Amino acid sequence: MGIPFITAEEAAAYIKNGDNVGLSGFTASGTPKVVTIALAQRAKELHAKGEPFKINLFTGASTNDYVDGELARADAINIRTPYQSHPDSRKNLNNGGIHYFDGHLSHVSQDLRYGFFGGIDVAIIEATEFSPNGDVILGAGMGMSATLAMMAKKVIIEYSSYYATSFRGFHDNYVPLDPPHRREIPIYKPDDRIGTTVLHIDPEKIIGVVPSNASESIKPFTAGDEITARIGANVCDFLAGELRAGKMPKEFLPIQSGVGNVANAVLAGLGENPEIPRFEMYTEVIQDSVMKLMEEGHCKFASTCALTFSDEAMLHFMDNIDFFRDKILMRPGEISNSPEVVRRLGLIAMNTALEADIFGNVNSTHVLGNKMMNGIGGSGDFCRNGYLSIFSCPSIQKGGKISAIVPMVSHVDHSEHSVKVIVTEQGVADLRGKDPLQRAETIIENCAHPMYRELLWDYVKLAQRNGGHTPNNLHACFALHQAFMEKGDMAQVDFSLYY
Ligand code: 0RQ
Repeated sequence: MGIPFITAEEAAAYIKNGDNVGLSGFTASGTPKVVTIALAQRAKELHAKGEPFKINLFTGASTNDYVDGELARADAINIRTPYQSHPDSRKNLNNGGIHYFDGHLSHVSQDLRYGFFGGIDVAIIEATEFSPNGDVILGAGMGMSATLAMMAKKVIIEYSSYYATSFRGFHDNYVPLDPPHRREIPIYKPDDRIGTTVLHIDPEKIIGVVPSNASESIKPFTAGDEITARIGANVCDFLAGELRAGKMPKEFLPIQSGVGNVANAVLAGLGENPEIPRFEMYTEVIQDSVMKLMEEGHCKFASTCALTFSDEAMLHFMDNIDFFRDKILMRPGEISNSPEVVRRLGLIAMNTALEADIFGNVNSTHVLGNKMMNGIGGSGDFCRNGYLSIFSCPSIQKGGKISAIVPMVSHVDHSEHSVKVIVTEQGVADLRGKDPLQRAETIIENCAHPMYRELLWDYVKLAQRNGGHTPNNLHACFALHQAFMEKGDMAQVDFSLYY
């Protein structure tokens, strides 16, 4: 009989209150775009009748307004993992309306297969091509699609006709065996292909195919400013110095880069620095800047989980797809972020901090210790296992009322044991081989904003009175945060009160 075409509303009607729902994609790319809108509508209608309707939502990473935006506004999410970055879902989870647990992106597929969260009732998978035997070609992002195809009791395919050119050949679908049968993931170079271009889904499980012609709706990043440019230049100068000092192989090592303006500035800087050899990337997301670096010959190859291109850049990619064919490979999130592969390839891992403390612990997720921003994303997968783990951020926020360098971070995502280098627009703190007091000195002198340096030294002097290996004072370690909460300005802190 074949697989029927159905409407988004018909597809949404298969999803029940309390279902575990898994989605394809990673960031907005490759994420469903029409069934979730119908699902949000259904939730609103049921809520209006006084009936409960919430799903548990499992994705590869963040999504888009079609998913986290629509479903959060409809109050249709109960459990959410592993990552989100939408203002409406952020609002709900900080109000306690969504049970969000923030996890390493490389973990979620295997945690699902291990049965930690129950099964997957329904998977919604975006495909750009499909055949009646259940073979599909995914779209611009992979995420957990391969695991979902295997595990889900029922599958809805969103068939996207938005792309005029085929993505065939860009995907590398692969699901590792689970312990005790797990073997090595046989990637020894960023361009090693280990899986299949086609993802097979048991046709018996497919409820139907829902047509869609929506774009990823990704806006281009706003141009970076002087601060991000200085951070980018500092990272590049540091890496060039590593090459000169022989601390990095002369061929250079593959790059992992987070998302955002700082990441873009670093990548642009790498392209402009004549001392940096042509490089490869092994990363979770590539943005518009990587396409340019490839066209200019600076970036040779990128292994990624998603093409997080703005709509405009995506059209350019599609128009020039043959140029990119042997330069990009997309992999599932548990492979793009695999700690095993990250360690083997020796990645230069570059991610962003909200705040870092004077000993090198990094908070990437919680504002003032309790308000979730986005989540740890892939930063932990890469930071813990990279050859060099670099965190960067501007030294101050909110016009100087917040220092990004604090005595103690208000939440720990990346500990001093994993973080090797901190960079702000002020400079670079190389933490390798330094004890806690030496770390404090290099972070305060090289990375803190001049307006906070003396205050941070005041803290160290106060803390040193307690002795011990790491100078800390548990009464005063959050005094900067407290000054911001009480007076709206961290610089109003007064450590003399703690003597
Ligand atoms: O606030 O939006 O009101 O202006 O936080 O800060 O400097 O614009 O930086 O957009 O790059 O985000 C860490 C959140 C940085 C992000 C984080 C306020 C600041 C501003 C944003 P406004 P910036 P970015 C790749 C790997 C974790 C996951 C990760 C992130 C807003 O990079 O989510 O790395 N990373 N994943 O004013 C209070 C502070 C603050 C602060 C900044 N100390 N206190 N507010 N802000 N520092 C992605 C994937 O895994 C898919």
